[in-house]
Amino acid sequence: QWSNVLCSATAPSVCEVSSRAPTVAAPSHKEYWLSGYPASWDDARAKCRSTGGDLAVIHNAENEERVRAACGSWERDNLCWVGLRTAPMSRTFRWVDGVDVAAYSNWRDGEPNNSASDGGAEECGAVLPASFGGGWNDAACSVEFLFVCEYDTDVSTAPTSVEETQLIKRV
Ligand code: 2F8
Ligand code: CA
Repeated sequence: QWSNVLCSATAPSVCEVSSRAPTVAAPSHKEYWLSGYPASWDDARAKCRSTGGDLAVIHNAENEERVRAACGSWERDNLCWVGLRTAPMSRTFRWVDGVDVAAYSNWRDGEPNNSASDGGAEECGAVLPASFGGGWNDAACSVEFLFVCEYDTDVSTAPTSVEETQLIKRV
């Protein structure tokens, strides 16, 4: 039976601890912004970082869907840079948070093909919006694409002003 007592009373307590990992992934606490202008991969990353975030990383289907939706959400429909680049002296692609792309990937058929039209290397990763069929492509890092930044909503670093940041919030 139960009894009501003063909350200030001392008594033993019983804690409940989950014995299994949750079967449903926790919702991500990410906010995505699409740029309002195209930039090289390096300039894109610098803009995301200077506004408190980083280029978006994709580690699961939920991230992928939201980033692709952000990419295709403006009239300048095109590829968008994300936080994917080859490791130095390697053809292994890594996300900017250090995760190897092999953990979750959705390259388009035939990609990454390291086949820039000028014969140069393609060392940066971009997503294609749904209107382009989705998936990812490697492209020369100097090419100017729109880009998707991500911000951690737990620490509320996301920009608040479109004019100030030239980023356009969509998803
Ligand atoms: O056909 C795939 C090929 O398409 C373009 O090159 C013609 C892409 N280049 C850019 O997006 C800059 C290649 O990366 C892609 O492999
Ligand atoms: Ca390519």
